[in-house]
Amino acid sequence: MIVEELSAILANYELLEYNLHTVEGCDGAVVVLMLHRSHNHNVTPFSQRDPRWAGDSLGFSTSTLGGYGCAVTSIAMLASVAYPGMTPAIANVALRNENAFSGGDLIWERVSTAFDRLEFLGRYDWDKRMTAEQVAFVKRMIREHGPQVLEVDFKARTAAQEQHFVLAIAVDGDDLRIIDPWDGVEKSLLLAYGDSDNDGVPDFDLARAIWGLRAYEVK
Ligand SMILES: [Ca+2]
Repeated sequence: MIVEELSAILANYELLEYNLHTVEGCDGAVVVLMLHRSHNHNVTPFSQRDPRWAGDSLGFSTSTLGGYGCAVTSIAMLASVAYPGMTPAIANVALRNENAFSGGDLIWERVSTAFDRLEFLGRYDWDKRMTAEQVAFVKRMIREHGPQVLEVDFKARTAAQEQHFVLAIAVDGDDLRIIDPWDGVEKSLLLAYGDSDNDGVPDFDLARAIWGLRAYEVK
């Protein structure tokens, strides 16, 4: 009863994540309320192909943000939570100034050097398939530490992996909500990168669709 009443009250707080637990043996009289810090961040969506920066040189390479800037654009979205006015163009220059690129490849652990409010929590690369524990780990990182950069396969229909990075912002059952730097649109990870025959129905689960995690927390 108490749990139901509290749930009704808490439902009014959109940004609050919570779990309600009754304590066994107390007839429901004692309710333990576990409040989690909200990670429903206000991520600013960016498209790497936005004409304002699509033609910018990526890092120290001759490639462009528009063509290959998915990692930098994902980091720019994450940084936008803590740094007002952030854009992929600004992130690209800030990361370049801190030598956070090898050619056009972002050096993930150096992101914190350019953005001290983005704490680097680790890099994880998975051979197919991931274990259930590894999938649970990714979900837990999103729930506990906020948006996370994930590596996916840009073309699920080809056998080889075409490396792409996206920003996962929320767990959605057996799927994840992502903001895709390719177009700056929020979407389902499995519909976007787990549909191997393009029929609008995912063929992969998260264990097959996720290739890596670049874990951060916005401080
Ligand atoms: Ca592929």
